[in-house]
Amino acid sequence: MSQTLAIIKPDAVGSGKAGKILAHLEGAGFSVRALKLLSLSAEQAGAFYAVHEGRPFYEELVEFMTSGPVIPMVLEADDAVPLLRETIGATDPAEAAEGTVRKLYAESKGRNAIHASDSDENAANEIGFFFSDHERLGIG
Ligand code: IDP
Ligand code: MG
Repeated sequence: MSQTLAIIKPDAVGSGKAGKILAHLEGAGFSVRALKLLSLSAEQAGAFYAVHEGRPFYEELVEFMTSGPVIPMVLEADDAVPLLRETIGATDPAEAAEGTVRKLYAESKGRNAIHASDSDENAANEIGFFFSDHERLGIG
């Protein structure tokens, strides 16, 4: 088993899709090992997406991620990182495969419903960004 980080983004939380997305993730085989609802400050969102600093969409991304509450969660499964990337689909919902979270629930390439870690190393860092060890169940 391994773990990854998902974030249900402000567009999906604000439009009442969080429950359906959580059910979709559980249906895809993930166990929820930690979860919280919170609002990100601009400083926090900027730090979380620091890898994208300088890209044309960076400021829009930070503004979007601070526009309402988000739901970060730790998800556990076999090969959790690639399984979650497959489950959520391509960044742009117009290019996402049928049946993926982004195809079903995302509005646009920017407002795309959900974040998922893209490597085991980034998953560990991103889990640590939101959760302390005692908040996280399961494998260490
Ligand atoms: P990912 O979320 O599929 O891993 P990344 O390339 O890591 O995609 O981009 C991070 C986030 O930045 C995306 O999920 C999306 O919200 C936003 N983003 C990426 N590219 C664009 C763009 O071209 N326009 C607007 N927003 C973008
Ligand atoms: Mg990414």
